[in-house]
Amino acid sequence: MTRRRLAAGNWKMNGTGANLSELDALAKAHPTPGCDILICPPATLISRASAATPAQISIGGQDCHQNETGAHTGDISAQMLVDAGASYVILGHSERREDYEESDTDVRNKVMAALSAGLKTIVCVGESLSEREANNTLDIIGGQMAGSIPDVVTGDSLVVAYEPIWAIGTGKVPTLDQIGEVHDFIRSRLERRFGAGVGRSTRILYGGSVKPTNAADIFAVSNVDGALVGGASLSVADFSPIIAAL
Ligand code: G2H
Repeated sequence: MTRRRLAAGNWKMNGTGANLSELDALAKAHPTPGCDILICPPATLISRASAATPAQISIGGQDCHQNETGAHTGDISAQMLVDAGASYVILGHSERREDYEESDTDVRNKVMAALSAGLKTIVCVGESLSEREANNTLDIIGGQMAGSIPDVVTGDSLVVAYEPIWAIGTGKVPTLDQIGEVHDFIRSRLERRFGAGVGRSTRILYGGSVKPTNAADIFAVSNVDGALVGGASLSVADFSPIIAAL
């Protein structure tokens, strides 16, 4: 099964209107990309980014609330993301699991809300350093997948991102064997739970200190269908060679 690869940039809490020129430059550098390109800027920029960016670059959110509307000060619903021009949303990033104590159940409810609104979802899973050192990595990933991914996903609407917490923003990257082991495991869990159709068509991204210097090696690993890139997605100079390596 051929899966179209995905280069997803997660700007996290970085960027103001001045940074939109980076999107313009990115679009010019990749007029007909051989992979899907996604930028998830801060929520304040989604509307302007989606209006200003050519169609070969999709725009996404970094989180959404599980409810459609209501008294939730500061929160943003999936429908609001769609209204602003988003087509994807990242859910369950470890920074949200940690900073806001988001549980697997919270993430699953958000995924269901996002799917109902018509968004594609990038569900993040990953182990801490102590969990890896205790040889619990696959148990942790399996548990997060079981708890965070609802039954109603399709291969088109679900993307799974493997992001070892200890590799995020640290410059540390798992070995290629470690990445391959987890990605193969995620693929087998998807196939076991959802069958071959969804299991083989769902894209699995690697995230955590992806750089121009390591991207090609990571993308050569089996069942790596792209990357969720943080720091290196903030400038065209860094993100463009990562896209080109896909
Ligand atoms: C992991 C990643 C983006 P970075 O969080 O999701 O960030 O590439 O900066 O490690």
